[in-house]
Amino acid sequence: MRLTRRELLKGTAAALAVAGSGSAGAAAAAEPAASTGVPAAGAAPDAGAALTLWYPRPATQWVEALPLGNGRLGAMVWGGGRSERLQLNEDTLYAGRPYDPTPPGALAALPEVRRLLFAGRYAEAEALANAQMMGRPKKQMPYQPLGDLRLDFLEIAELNGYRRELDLDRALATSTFEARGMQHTRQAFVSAADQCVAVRLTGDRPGRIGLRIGLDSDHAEAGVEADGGDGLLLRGRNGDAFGIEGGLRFAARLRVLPRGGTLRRRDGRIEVLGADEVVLLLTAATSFRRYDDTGGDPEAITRAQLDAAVRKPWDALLEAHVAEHRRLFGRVRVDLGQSPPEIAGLPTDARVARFAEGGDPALAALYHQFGRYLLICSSRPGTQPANLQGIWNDLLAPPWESKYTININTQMNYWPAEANALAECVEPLERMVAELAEAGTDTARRMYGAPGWVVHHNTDLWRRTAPIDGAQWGLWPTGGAWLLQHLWDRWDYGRDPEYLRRVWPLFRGAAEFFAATLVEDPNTGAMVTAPSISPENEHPHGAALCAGPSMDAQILRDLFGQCIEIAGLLGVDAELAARLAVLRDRLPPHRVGRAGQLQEWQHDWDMEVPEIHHRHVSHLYALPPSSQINVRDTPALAAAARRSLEIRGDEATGWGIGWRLNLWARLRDAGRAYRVLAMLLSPARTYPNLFDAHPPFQIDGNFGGTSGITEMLLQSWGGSIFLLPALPEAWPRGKVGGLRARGAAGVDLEWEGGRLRQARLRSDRGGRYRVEYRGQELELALEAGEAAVLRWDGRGLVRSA
Ligand code: FUC
Repeated sequence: MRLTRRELLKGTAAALAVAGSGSAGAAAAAEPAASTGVPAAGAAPDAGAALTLWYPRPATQWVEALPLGNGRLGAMVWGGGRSERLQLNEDTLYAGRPYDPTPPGALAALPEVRRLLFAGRYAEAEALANAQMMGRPKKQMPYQPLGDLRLDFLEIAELNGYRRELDLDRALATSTFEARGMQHTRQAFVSAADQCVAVRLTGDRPGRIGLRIGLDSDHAEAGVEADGGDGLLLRGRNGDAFGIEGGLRFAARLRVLPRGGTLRRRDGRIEVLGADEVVLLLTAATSFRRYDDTGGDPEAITRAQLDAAVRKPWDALLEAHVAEHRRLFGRVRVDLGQSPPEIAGLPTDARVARFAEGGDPALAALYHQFGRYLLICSSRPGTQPANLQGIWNDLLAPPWESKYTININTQMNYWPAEANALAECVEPLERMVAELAEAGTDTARRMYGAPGWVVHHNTDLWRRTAPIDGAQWGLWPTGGAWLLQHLWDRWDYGRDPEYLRRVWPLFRGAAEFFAATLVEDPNTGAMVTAPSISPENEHPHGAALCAGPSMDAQILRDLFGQCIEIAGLLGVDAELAARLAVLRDRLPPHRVGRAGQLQEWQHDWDMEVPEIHHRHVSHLYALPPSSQINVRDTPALAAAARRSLEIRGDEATGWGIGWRLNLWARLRDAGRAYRVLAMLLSPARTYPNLFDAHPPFQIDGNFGGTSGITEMLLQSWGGSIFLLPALPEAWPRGKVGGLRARGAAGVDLEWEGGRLRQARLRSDRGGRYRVEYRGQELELALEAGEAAVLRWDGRGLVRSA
């Protein structure tokens, strides 16, 4: 994994000669199947049960409903016996239209804001920034629901033997029950293969299914009409928000396909009587084409998709759906140990309620896989990236607009992606970064008079890049630079030189912005971001606005270092690289403060802040997601970071706990990591449907949880791969297959009695790898496609023949 520059370049040239591959999509598709050596998901006899969420009653609130999605279309399935509801989303249905929020007075105010900051007049600086530097409007556009598919069953009263479940391996929601002497089975899925929501209602007696079917929407400008004899068409316009008028049209088209019985229209609904079986297919779209283009035709798109889907029989739709889902989902298998049947057999919410009592390792594995499931369902090539709620939202005005908060939340959504073999799911994020680089060029020029591009702490469907909410939250220029770390990771886990060539302009543009806007802090001599904040923490001087917060220095240290490396590998932009090398050395250094903590700011303010247990741990960015501070190479700084974490405490929002989990795993404190996982996997932070509770629902905690569990089992940073670095006592035996490590490698692990039994490392492209277990290192060189099996002989790691 540690490649010299020469080896890397050699690999680069060879790969270029062979592949000449194209897009990230192509590269990702060419990614070798997981190097597991274990059977594919679903093959083990207990795999079905281990990958299922189940409940003995229908949902009574949204956070009990079960999420389905194909990256673009989302459905929350309530599983009601008499009255079923599928709450629907389409991932481009945001309020508003393309708009320009750039504050006209920002550029003129910038020197004075800086002067006030360097004079220690923070509150005045923040007030001026609030008056002159915030976007107009000071908010961005909310993500909005599409509507509901409502099914009212005419003859169902009491339900017996009820069960509903979500099968993660097939991405299929099923409810079964008996009513009036008939056994009912209802299935639902959202197909990526056929771009539709599919529902089937069956019974074990012929001619007994009767229901009324409707489409509803909360949008003010929406209506339902007949669509042929057996369909409904919901059409509408998105909402206005914060003074920006709606400019998107949307459509959802439903086709009702009964077998037997009669069908008729009644009061804007469709009524089916006496059917043996009913299949419902629904497609949806908006007129959104790109962040600056709303000229799409949702009625034509939904018609074409529906016409194609209705030609396929149910079994063919289901088969194509399951195959496409498993292609991604089946790559990783996680077995953290069996839970006894009396625990494993409990409804999923009951298991969450008792997880802290111990004895349920399989729930941790289920939770891990649920995060992978959610990413596959909310972020696929061509879709929007997963927002604060993935793609699932039932409110016209959701919390924080259910958009993109890029000072931790969007990044955390993608933390588990690479190590969990879901590289394709990162494509929407990569595309968003490219679009932000376009849109943020205007913001860089007009707000800062600078080249390159910038985006602050939020963005939305329209890729707006100006600061919002208020200076104390929003005036933070480093959001884009942090997002770029995911593009770096895509390179580092895949090592496709073509990819690097393609994304280099995005890195270069970000670096150019900072090279032009870093200013010398007269108090410290460092080159700093100003104005900025340490998200979203107030310092002791009555403001959050400051100069040179530690997090910015850490992010820029990564960005500049990566730029220097990429420029060297590609043999381009040597002059910029040389400038960045000088600048990197002048960034504020890591500092240890008087409580032994890693300082959050250039000044030792940490112990005087109004909120000492703040949810954000921005200055610990250096540990994970970064690795510039770590227990091996910088133990003193790692100890200071640990001290900071102790002072901050573990109690936080869902994502806040998720971040702490990853931090404790990196600090190799397995026991603490496990206790923090138990805080996350408790009813306070996990809803009955396993959605993360900020509260309210916010999906980042799910992804932080999946990433944290992965980090307990496998880490790769600093040129090494670490096996079982934070394995808790609660998981003495287990195995995982199909994980990925930096350097384009697949990793399988098996352990017993708390000790590694065997690891298998497979290299995609060839290279040298350093593997570490219990402080002992082994170096090995692998050819492309070659695998090595490693064992622990009690003293060191050895390679088996
Ligand atoms: C940031 C966090 C909040 C919340 C919001 C969406 O502002 O500080 O906790 O997660 O994003």
